Amino acid sequence: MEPFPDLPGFRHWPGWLEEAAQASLLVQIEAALVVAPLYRPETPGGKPLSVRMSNLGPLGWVSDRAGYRYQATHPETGAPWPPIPSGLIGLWNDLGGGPAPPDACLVNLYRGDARMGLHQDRDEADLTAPVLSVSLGDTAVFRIGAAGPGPTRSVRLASGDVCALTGPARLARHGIDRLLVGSSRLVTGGGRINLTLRRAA
Ligand code: MD3
Ligand code: FE
Repeated sequence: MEPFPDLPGFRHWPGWLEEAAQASLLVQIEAALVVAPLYRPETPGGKPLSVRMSNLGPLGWVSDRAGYRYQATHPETGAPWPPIPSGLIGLWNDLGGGPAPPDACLVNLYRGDARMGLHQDRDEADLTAPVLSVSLGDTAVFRIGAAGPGPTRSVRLASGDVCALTGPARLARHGIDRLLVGSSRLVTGGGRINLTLRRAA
């Protein structure tokens, strides 16, 4: 755990998952993505995101012309999202996710020059519950700053890293500036998968 005195509530565990654990988690995620294919959400303004997304669990985060929301079904197939692997629930319990289990796991795939602009995550009903992030594959240059105006800092998120956003960091502004393409060989076809475990409802 690295301390970030300027960002209370942000915790980072570099290399928390060893390579074998990363690989077995990825096998489970890739199987789930056969059931719930990655797709390209659109912003409410109608622009496709550069990140491809899917979800696991009772609820999934979606974006389209109607806005941002959580819903129980895949927007393209209409099927329920597949379950969250038990190992991820264990990670939530071990790393301070809280008493209620996560009910949503957003899967983000970054390839090439995919990025995610600075934003806050505030579509969840209970903003006191933490968010837990697991990174797999290529290293990302992650940007984070406290909620509201002020400086941001850059943190590299590598394969196997886990971070938790709790307390004041739950409403931090954050985004992905870019990938270090080719820094990992884990993900089939290259790139980076980020998993975020959340309490949506
Ligand atoms: C800080 N994902 O899915 S993970 C997202 O790497 C998202 O795909 C990025 O931002 C990614 O919303 C960053 C780290 C992260 C996740 C959730 C957070 C940081 C956060 C929620 C609140 C504050
Ligand atoms: Fe986010």
